[in-house]
Amino acid sequence: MIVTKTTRPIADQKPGTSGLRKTTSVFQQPRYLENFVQSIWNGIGGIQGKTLVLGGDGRYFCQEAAQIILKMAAASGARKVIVGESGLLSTPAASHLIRLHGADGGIILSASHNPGGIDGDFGVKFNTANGGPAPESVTDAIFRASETLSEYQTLNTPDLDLGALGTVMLAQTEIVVVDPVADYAALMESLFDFDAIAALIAGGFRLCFDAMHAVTGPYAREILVRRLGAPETALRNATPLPDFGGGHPDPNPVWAHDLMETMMRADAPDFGAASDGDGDRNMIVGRGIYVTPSDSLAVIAANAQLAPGYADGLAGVARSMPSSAALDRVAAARGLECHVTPTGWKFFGNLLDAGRATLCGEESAGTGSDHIREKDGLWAVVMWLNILARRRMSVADVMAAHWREFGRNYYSRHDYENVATDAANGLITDLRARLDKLAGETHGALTVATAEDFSYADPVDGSVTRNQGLQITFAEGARLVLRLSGTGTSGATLRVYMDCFVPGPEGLDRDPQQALADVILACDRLTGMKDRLGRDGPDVVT
Ligand code: VG1
Ligand code: CO
Repeated sequence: MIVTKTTRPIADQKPGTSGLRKTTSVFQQPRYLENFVQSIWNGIGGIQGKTLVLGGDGRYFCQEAAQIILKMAAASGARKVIVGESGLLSTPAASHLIRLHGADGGIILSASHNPGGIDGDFGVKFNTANGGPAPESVTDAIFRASETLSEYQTLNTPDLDLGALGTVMLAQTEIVVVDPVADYAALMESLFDFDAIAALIAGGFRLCFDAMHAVTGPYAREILVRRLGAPETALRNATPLPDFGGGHPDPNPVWAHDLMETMMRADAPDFGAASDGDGDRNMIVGRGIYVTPSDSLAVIAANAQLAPGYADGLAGVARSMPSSAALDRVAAARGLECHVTPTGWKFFGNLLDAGRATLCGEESAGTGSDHIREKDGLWAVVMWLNILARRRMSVADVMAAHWREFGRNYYSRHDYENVATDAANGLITDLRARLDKLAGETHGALTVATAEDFSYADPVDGSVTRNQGLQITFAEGARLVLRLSGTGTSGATLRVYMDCFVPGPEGLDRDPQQALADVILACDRLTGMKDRLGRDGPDVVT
């Protein structure tokens, strides 16, 4: 039954910020997925006798891909594969299952916040035994394996029925189809004060959760509706669709505009939230107020002890470099270790494993803790509900109080999408070459204080990762960061991150784009961005 197929290396199978992401049509090419999956097996020293977790966000091609991977896992002698019913697992649920079952790793089928469908994107991510995204040492080994691949193994058998819970044998491999939601919901219940949240909701607190037609619908129904008592009408777009309803499942004010519109009305619910394609991102919005992800992370750090799972306090905190320093201010005030890592959740893994960080977050709407090794959208939502249930304040009041206590980091990210790769690379290369000489230069109203190409030395394993973004600070207390995205599938995406600090008590209530006007101008003066990219302005502002 085991068949060995001859193949040739495919040149572009280098994982990016979060796994291998390509257009769906690329993944559908003959041997494309098979090559990458066999490269995973080869890159990690084989899967003979190992246990894996498998699931995805339900996007187009997930079902077919799951069947291909199950046959390849069985052909290569895996002991067991735990797979979500119908092939569904959110990224956080997959991370939890790897840890719960002591599995050797897992494969997540998702391109996360990228649109899905036959004209959209697909992706494959490998997670290791700690439940987290493979570190660069592992993704490099997988890529090297892909460069010399000559054959792969599969089974010549019909597809399995993944719609029924239970165990079936595929050759010598146990395939265990599990409920994708149950274990994850139990984990949430173990961390948060469900009684307090249920009482808040029973008292008339109204919430609205937008699953954006992606994977979190069933999870939100179990947790928010069944366990916490919210009405079914609190859920929007809660049935996962293979093309996410034609939408862009990225929870930010631009792509979750329907939710934003609801929340900005006078009769808005008390709390709104959304999650992305694979359920690891979150958006938090109160009546009349959007909470920037970097601020959300800082608020959670300052209030986490209100949740039973964090009542003993935090060991430390961590943020990605482009995230604002709002977290650092809470850490300084509370005497917590605060780590600054490159973009991508894989860089938090060692800190979480070593007990050096309890909470982590990224400006791109990823927040999470040591309960798993991925960022976790619904975790952040339930954490916020727990905080609101205990503090009995509106989201707007929580934010105002937070800024009064810690000051405010105004923050924005401007994305220039699908720009010519040469132009984007040229802009970064030229600016990088000038970094040593930038200090002291004045651009508009701001004077450069420091300029660096961010490198990270992991304090746990000593590994060094270079070229992780150009970071420029200004004497006036502002900061500018530029880096190229590692998750796109066409052209280049240039991300420009800006923040400035206002200590208060004056000036805490400004519009972020206005508060950052000097940084926006300095960025263009420094880089000549508009001319070089041929763009008048960014495609997406968050
Ligand atoms: C983006 C975000 C990054 C995040 C990554 C994966 O990467 O900036 O913070 O970890 O997506 O998120 P990039 O390289 O495009 O900037 V997810 O929810 O798409 O897995
Ligand atoms: Co995601």
